[in-house]
Amino acid sequence: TTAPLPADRLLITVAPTGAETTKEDCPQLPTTLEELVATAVECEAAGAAMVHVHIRDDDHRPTLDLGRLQDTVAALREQTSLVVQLSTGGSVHDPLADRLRVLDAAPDSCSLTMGTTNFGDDVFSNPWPFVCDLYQLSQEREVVPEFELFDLGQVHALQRLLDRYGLPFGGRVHCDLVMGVPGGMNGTADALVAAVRDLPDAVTSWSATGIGRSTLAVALASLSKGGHLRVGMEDVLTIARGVPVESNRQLVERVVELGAIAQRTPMTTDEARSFLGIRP
Ligand code: KMH
Ligand code: ZN
Repeated sequence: TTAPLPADRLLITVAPTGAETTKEDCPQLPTTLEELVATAVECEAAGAAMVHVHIRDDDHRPTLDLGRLQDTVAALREQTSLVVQLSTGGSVHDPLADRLRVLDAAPDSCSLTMGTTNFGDDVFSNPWPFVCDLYQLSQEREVVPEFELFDLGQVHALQRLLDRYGLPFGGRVHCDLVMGVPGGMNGTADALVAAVRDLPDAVTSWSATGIGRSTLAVALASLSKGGHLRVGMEDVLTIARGVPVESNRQLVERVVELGAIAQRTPMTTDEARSFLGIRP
């Protein structure tokens, strides 16, 4: 066992791409492997310790192609020391079987959403049997899940999952509150406080991200409650009202500054690995 980290440490996760924004709408979105790796390198230097990865095909469209996922994991491991978290959420159009197969790419961590959510005009489908299958697979493959919570019902579902199947691989329970999705919980300090209050006792850490204009309200609320932060172009495309984000690094730099005001120091990638219980 390792000594606990000082409480001032701040885990910053960057979510650089997502599955929703098109390259046409946002040419600065990292959609090729080269762009993704370059962004990851910059974001690590700026203070990120984990990267939440969605990949694209040659036409810049979301894909869960296994070969590409494996190449992406390998390239990120070669060029960075970031904790590599693959999205199992994919896009709203991805079949559940393809989303389970993401674990074949052997990432350090995987996202695991705790229930179905209306997602804008679409549905992000996460039926309970799928959640259970994905969780058991993550335990088997020794991949550390990050539980994505889009609403309060999913906070409750996490308790049910842990009661039924026990702790994740690595023994830590890390969640991410994804707030402000049209269809999910609001991106406000009040909603964050309600969600954090209801987290299962087994939760060892949590981060939060606010979609779109809720990004700052959620980041500030998370810092004030002692939480961690996720940022990136998956979640927000403006740096101020009407001003497009230039790069993921810019978003990471901003939360490093916010963290400094809150007297929080970005976690190193090594610290993040032991903090999250990632396989050595
Ligand atoms: N793209 C969303 C439908 C995840 O990465 O696990 C789902 C998502 C969550 O982004
Ligand atoms: Zn995602």
